[in-house]
Amino acid sequence: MKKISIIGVPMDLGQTRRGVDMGPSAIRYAGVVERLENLNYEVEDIGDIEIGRAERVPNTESNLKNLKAVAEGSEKLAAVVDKVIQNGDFPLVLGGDHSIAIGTLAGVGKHYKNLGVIWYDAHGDLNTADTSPSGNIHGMPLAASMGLGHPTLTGIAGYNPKVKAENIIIIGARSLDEGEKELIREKGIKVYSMHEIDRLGMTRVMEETIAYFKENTDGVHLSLDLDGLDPHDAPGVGTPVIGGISYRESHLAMEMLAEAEIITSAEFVEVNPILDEKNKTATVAVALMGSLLGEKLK
Ligand code: 6HN
Ligand code: MN
Ligand code: MN
Ligand code: MN
Repeated sequence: MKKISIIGVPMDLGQTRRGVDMGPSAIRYAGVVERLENLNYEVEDIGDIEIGRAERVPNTESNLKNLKAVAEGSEKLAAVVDKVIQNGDFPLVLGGDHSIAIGTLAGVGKHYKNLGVIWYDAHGDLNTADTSPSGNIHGMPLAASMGLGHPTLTGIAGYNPKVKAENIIIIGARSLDEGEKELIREKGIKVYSMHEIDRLGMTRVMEETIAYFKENTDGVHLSLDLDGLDPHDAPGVGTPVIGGISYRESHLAMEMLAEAEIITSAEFVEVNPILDEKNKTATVAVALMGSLLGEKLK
């Protein structure tokens, strides 16, 4: 059985709320290692990527907040993820805000000809420096991974794109900025918004997603932002949006992915223990990791 390598990324520079840098600790405290060991995996926690401090001097070249420190962290993360995959192991990345996906995907992307990406999120994270309403890089990682946006972000690990538009499926969207909607139309990105999840049900959404990826990709990365879930089930996130995916639906989605055996790397992001209720969101994250990696009742 495959070895799982856990990589913590205490990153909070992709947005402005404090506390999300403690996400990896909260997820470890919620028992991720034991949970996965109980599934008979060999689990190695390789510790945290070192993240620099926020710049004291404002960035005069662009409106992107903490660009240099985010880019440096991304390069380090990309190198570690790359090595984990080279060793034949499964990278499980713990965030940290969603800007870390730039580094994760930079490490993953070079190993596949046609990498699929599931973006499980209330948001599209498809902003660029030109369209971002906030300047927060955690709203940009999917665009950056497609090769769109600031060259410092698109150029991480020295190649781009990390993923092609046709190999992206967004699940759970319910808060998209104008520029993101335009990009979705222009590139034809597949989106199962809450509307489609309500209409079709999670079973059909996942059946279609799995069928598409089995046909068209040679590896699939799951980027799961806990704010994709409803704030009732995952309150410890910095940008909650009401009307989200339930814990039950998410659990089912993870089980269907496990059954299909298509996921080759994963990250769980935006857990903010300061905003959480008794570590509930980290606990939910660990339960979903268990389902994703094959936990069954019988
Ligand atoms: N996330 N679209 C908003 C922005 O600032 O660009 C929110 C982004 C949220 C990002 O939750 O990972
Ligand atoms: Mn996100
Ligand atoms: Mn989000
Ligand atoms: Mn179940």
